[in-house]
Amino acid sequence: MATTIFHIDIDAFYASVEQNDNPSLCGKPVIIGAKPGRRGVVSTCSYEARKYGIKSAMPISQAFRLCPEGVYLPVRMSRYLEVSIEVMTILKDYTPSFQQISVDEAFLDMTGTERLFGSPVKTAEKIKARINAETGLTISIGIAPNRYLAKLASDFDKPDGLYVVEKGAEEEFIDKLKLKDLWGLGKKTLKRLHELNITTTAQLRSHPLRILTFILGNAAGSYLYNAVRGKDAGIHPEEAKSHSLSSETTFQEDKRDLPGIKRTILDLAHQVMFRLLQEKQRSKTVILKIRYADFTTVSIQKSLKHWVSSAEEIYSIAQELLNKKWEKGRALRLIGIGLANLTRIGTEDQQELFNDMYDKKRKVEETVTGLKNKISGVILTKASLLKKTNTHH
Ligand code: TTP
Ligand code: MG
Repeated sequence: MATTIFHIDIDAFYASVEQNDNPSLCGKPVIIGAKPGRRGVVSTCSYEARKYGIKSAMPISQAFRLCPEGVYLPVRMSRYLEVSIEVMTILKDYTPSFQQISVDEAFLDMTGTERLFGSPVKTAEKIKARINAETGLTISIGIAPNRYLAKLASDFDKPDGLYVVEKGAEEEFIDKLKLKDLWGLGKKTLKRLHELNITTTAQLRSHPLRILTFILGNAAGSYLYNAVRGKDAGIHPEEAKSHSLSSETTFQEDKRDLPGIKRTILDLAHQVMFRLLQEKQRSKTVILKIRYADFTTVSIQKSLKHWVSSAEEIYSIAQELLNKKWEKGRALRLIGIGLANLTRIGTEDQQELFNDMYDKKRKVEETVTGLKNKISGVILTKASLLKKTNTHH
């Protein structure tokens, strides 16, 4: 039976959640990330903001120059995770073979589901309509004979896209892409290829495997050799950059109330856990940094015997560290959470971490709300629960 993979990716995820939660933001350039005027980058932005040239990872100062009239909002990671769970829960209805690979994307192996749901395109349309009706979000779906192509295909027709790469049309599809669009192709490799006058996917394909491994090394060479043929090449084994990662929040007004501080710690815990997973790293060391109103800065860390496995775990360790270090009642201007001594993990470990993270999160929610009932396959995640605070900063 021919393999059919769906790759699903939510459009402008964080920004769309903000627009959904506050409809007055719809149609406006919304930029999520650091505060303008401070250091830091854009996490993402609405499609309206992309017209100004704003992109993920761009310095926030540059974004502000491009679009001073934009609406700039902080990252509310815990809120995005709630919505992510809603979406992923719906997706799981369509196949037992579901793999979430980041906060807003997942693979569904739809091989052999045709009898149950109809043709892949029909099913994809149904999924898109249902996600939109139940969450207000739009998603893009790529359908292809393998994960690699499905991922590229979902990106090809964004936003609100649906794109199918038929079996046999793999190379034809790849040739519609720019070299830099090949998933996971790093800047260094791209530069090296340009130096060799390889600037298109077709040119890249004309080079035999031994040449590519000779000029790029074994891993990158064989990755690209497969990728440009539309074969599942896995995730490009580009080396990890950081040995620690951290996320911090500077308060607009100095803060001393414990609930507000905890809420910030929870958001930061989600952000660093998310980045840990994105970068396919793991860590056993949690660091808490606090800066008092007078700029005195202290930090404290705890090392575990096991790998950190969830945002909740980071949250609870950070609270413990806060208890030890914070002179209660003394106003804070900044809180940061970091993870240190990072090492690389494989895809399977990553999936385990994700499952664990989401299961824990869901259990917490279920306890909080008491809503465990499933009505016709739809989990009751109530708007009241989802419309939670927007209090930090
Ligand atoms: P993406 O799916 O890459 O981006 P997106 O959903 O905002 O936009 P689209 O898919 O329509 O192109 O990433 C998902 C979320 O991850 C994004 O909403 C914010 C976060 N993110 C960052 O925080 N930093 C980044 O550099 C990127 C790329 C994403
Ligand atoms: Mg997305």
